[in-house]
Parts: sequence; C-alpha cells; structure tokens
Amino acid sequence: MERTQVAIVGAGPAGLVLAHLLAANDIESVVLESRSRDYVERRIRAGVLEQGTVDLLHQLGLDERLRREGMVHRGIELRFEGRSHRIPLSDLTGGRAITVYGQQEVVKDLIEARLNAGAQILFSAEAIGVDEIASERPVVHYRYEGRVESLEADFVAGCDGSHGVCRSAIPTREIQVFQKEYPVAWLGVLAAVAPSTEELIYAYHERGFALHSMRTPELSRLYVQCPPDDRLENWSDDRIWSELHQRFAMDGWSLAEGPLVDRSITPMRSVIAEPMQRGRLFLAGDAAHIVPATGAKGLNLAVSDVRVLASALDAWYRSGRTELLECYSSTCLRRVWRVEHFSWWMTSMLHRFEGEGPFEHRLHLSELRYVCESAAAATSLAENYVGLEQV
Ligand code: RFL
Ligand code: PHB
Repeated sequence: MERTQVAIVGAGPAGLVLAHLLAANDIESVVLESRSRDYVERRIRAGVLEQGTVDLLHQLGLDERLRREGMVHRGIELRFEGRSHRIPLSDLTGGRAITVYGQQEVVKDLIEARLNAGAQILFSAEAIGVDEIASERPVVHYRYEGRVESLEADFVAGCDGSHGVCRSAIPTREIQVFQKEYPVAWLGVLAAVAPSTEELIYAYHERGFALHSMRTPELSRLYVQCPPDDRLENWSDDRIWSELHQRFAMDGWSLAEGPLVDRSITPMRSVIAEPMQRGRLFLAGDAAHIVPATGAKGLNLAVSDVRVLASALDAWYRSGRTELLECYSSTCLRRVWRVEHFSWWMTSMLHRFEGEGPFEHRLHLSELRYVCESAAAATSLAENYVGLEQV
C-alpha cells in the first residue's frame, strides 16, 4: 500500500491550494483527482477572487500570470430601474479590491506549479471510499487504470466538491446537513465579444436577475435568471440575447453580442455540513458547503478553509499540537455562515421569485436604493464582497 502524510481527494481550488500550502511547510501530499487534467483545466466556473485569495496566491509565488492577466476591479455596478449605481468597493474598504480571473486559469497555474515541483497529482484516479478515519492510519481507496488501489496517510483532506465521496465516510448520525434550495437558477454563457462594461453589473429587473461579468478583454461572461428546472434547449441564442438586452436596458448603454462558446444552467442552493471533520478526515470547500453564486464566494471560501487546515496540520507536524486541528470545523464555520448569509442576502435582493407581485417588486427596489444611497449599507455590501479579513 502506498503512503503519504496527507491524502488530498480532489484537484479543485481547495485540494490544489492545500497541496501548495503543505509543500511550503515541507509536508508531503498526494492529490487524487477523478477527472482528467484536460477536463479540470477547462471546467468553467468562478471568476471573482477576493483580495485575500489573491494575496495568498502571491505569498505562495503562484501569481505570475494572475498579475499579468487578472483584471483588478475597484467597484461593481448595481443596475435597476434603467439606471446604474456604482458601489466603490475600494473606497469603502480601505483600498481592498477583487480580481477577475477564471477559476480554470487558477487551477491551471496551480497544477503546473505542483507538477514542476515533482509533486504527485494522480488524474483519472477516482476515490471510492475512505476507511479507518477514527484511527491514526486513515486509508483512501481509489480506482486507477482499471485497478483498485489504496493510499494510507496521517490525514485525509476531503476536497472532492459537492458530488464527492469523502463526506459520506462520516456516519450520517454524526453530521448535520443544513440545506436551502432557492427557486431560481442561472443560465450562464460565455460570449466571444469584448465586455460591454469595465466593472461587473448586477441587474435587478421585473423580468429577473442578470449579471454581466467577463473573463478576458475578448470574452464576456453573462448570466440570466431562469427557473431551476429550465433546460438549455429552451434557450435559443436569440432568446438569451433578448432577455439580456431587456434586463440590462439603460439609456446610452448597449450590450455587444458575440458568438456563444459555452452555456450551462446552475441552480442556486445553500448547503452546510456540520461538523466539517471527523477523526482524521477533514472536509474543505464545496465538499462541506455550497453557496449560491450571487455573492461570488464559493472558491474564496474553499481557499479560506484550506488555509485554516494547513496551519493546523503544520502545528501538528511541528510540535504535535492538536488544538488547532480540533478547532478546525468551528473556526471555518464562523466564516462559512457569514458567507452563507451574505450570499443568501444578495440572492434575495437581486432575484424575482415566483409568486411575487408589485408589493415585493417595490420592496426589492427600496432595498436596492438604500444599499446605493446609504454609506453604511454600501459599506456592508463592499466589505463582505471583497472578503472580511476577520470573521
Ligand atoms: P471543486 O472545484 O468542485 O473541486 C472538487 C474536485 O474533486 C473532484 N472529485 C473527485 N476526485 C477524486 N475522487 C472522487 N470521488 C471525486 N469526486 C469529485 C472533482 O472532479 C473536482 O476536480 O471544489 P472546491 O475545490 O471545493 O472548489 C469550489 C469551487 O469550485 C466553487 O465553490 C466555485 O466554482 C463556486 N463559484 C464561484 N465561486 C467564487 O468564489 N466566485 C465566483 O465568482 C463563483 N462563480 C461558482 C461561480 C460556481 C458556479 N457553478 C458552475 C457552480 C459561478 C458558477 C456558475
Ligand atoms: C463570474 O464571473 O462567473 C461570476 C461573477 C460574479 C458572481 C458570480 C459569477 O457573483
């Protein structure tokens, strides 16, 4: 049986950042990833990095391309009633900012740097179960090249996302799962056209929410609210553009169209598993919690978790101290719930929900006006959006 210090299941942002943080402290790890390298490097997901995430990638020396290609944004726009209102993120947070840089680009950079350092990331290696988590020798079983193999470790980090297997290694009676399904989803498209805006636009409209984001100076990322059970076949290119034009409509502004090169539907949901650890198994990122995408927080929360885990593991390897490991879940959950609340609040404010009438519409508008006009309310949005330093 193969052995390592920390077995990491999943090569998403959580697993890869953890592997780098551990390596910086001379702790060895093996990453098992069920998909191929090509697949994980192409998967289009998040785009917004908090200041703290960018700072961490800088400290790890992993920001060479991010600094060149990432787009630093110092504000966002909220658009409603045909007008845009800027939330000056940096002015309201002592100079903090967000960086727009695709998750798959982060993943590419992290994989390349690990492999260049001679580290082990096994692609197309699907974990099928985790055993002995209550012992000092937990084991991950995985399928690789047609065989079932086992990897023994001091610790297992379950970074295998929302459909992973690690969470199910914790008996259901020992874990409590909190869930909320929002009755809305996002149809997301990537359009080969220069963004029509310099900053992200979050639009609230009677027809529903829309978001204008971007990936590069030549690629726009656009989202439009749709029902959670909607299907891509219902959305012709013409219908997508027509909805986007209507929801972003503002005098003197127009949305540039281009060929759609990717499309997908993402339901909005919240999930939190408590606690995030059991014995020698620690869950991190989407394996432990999901946030609706409106707050742009999932990737950033995954990075916060593994930062806490890496410090705790470092304390254990250096001096055998267990307190930080014991507090892992409670430390992480403080931030998790803050971010869940922020993401729930943004989702509630910006979407139209079934059954809402003119009364609720006016409540949405009143709240949006308050957020834009009150320095206190705008600061609350801004400090959460760029990422709270302490929670
Ligand atoms: P990931 O990225 O899902 O990685 C988990 C990895 O584990 C692998 N895996 C397994 N490997 C081995 N054995 C098994 N049995 C396995 N089962 C699964 C998977 O193949 C995968 O490679 O989880 P991680 O690392 O926790 O990272 C979380 C983020 O990916 C996620 O929270 C974000 O993408 C959420 N998100 C956003 N987050 C932000 O911070 N800012 C954003 O702007 C933002 N926008 C978004 C988003 C997510 C979206 N979708 C599609 C869900 C926009 C969208 C549309
Ligand atoms: C994105 O660019 O994909 C993105 C931006 C902001 C969000 C969610 C997704 O809130």
